[in-house]
Amino acid sequence: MPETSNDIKHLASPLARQTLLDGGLTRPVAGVRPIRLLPWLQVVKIGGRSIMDRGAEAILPIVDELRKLLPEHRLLILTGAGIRARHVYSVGLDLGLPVGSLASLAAREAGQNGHILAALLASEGVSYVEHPTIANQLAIHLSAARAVVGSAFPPYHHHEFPTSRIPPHRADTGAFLLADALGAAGLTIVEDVDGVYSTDPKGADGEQAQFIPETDAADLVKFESPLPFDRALPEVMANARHIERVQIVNGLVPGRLTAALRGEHVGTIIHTGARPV
Ligand code: GWN
Ligand code: ATP
Repeated sequence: MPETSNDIKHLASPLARQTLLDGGLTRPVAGVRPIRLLPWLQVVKIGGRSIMDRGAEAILPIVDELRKLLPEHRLLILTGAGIRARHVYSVGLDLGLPVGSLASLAAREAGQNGHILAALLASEGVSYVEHPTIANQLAIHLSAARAVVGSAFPPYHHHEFPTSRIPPHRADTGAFLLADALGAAGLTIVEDVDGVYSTDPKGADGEQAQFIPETDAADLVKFESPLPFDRALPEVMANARHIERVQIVNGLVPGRLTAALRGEHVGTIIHTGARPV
């Protein structure tokens, strides 16, 4: 409410004279759950290395499945970076480039994969939309088309955390951050394995790998074996506001993505830190 004293207008604001560093003081204002911006949206992350790098053999069946899903769901399809990003990391690391430079370079490969996927879905009215469009004009684009494609890589650029030489926030984390920020109905991550195993099923100890149908982000943070997604993903999931679970599915098996979007348990379900209202 505006208050007037000495002809100067004051706007009462609960955080105006507050330090933002004391959680106890900010919680009454900042602790409320954000609204769901796009509650009907399904976000699908398509693996760069696991799907896109395999070419037509893996991409065309997924494109066919996505096309058939359009009447049923409104989709934000996000692509990962794949093998070309691995190459640019090795060249960049050899040259001593900082992690933020590597993040921008690798992100471009995720974008390229998105352009490829969007071209294959263009006949359905699907286009590639830029990061700023996803940030500000996603709703209007999804009013014009049942789905859009974008880059799953988050635009950290030179703001990337210098905790490792490889950018820690890559396509899986980017897809999750976006899905949670939009308050989407769900996130499905499409890989070339059935889900999460006790160890890499294609690694040296692959024969001992046991399938984990359901797990928790907190357990994955402590997981010592490699994971089929960014290590930062389970850490970010701990603080999720909307997305309560994410399913990892095998995109090389026709029908798995469709089943997952229909709410069936066909891969590994990861429970995040978000709790039902
Ligand atoms: O270029 O394929 O968006 O959507 O992280 O930044 O490195 O950029 O630095 O709107 O802003 O290469 O040019 O590129 O993939 O990211 O885009 O075609 O400023 O539409 O210009 O946040 O697409 O690109 O690589 O996503 O992931 O012009 Mo690309 Mo990516 Mo396009 Mo985007 Mo980055 Mo923009 Mo951006 Mo840069
Ligand atoms: P991007 O989109 O970033 O290019 P991606 O998501 O397509 O990457 P990878 O990062 O290569 O693909 O992750 C998938 C791979 O992870 C699988 O092919 C599998 O071999 C490997 N992997 C490692 N650890 C595990 C695990 N614990 N369970 C299942 N797969 C694992």
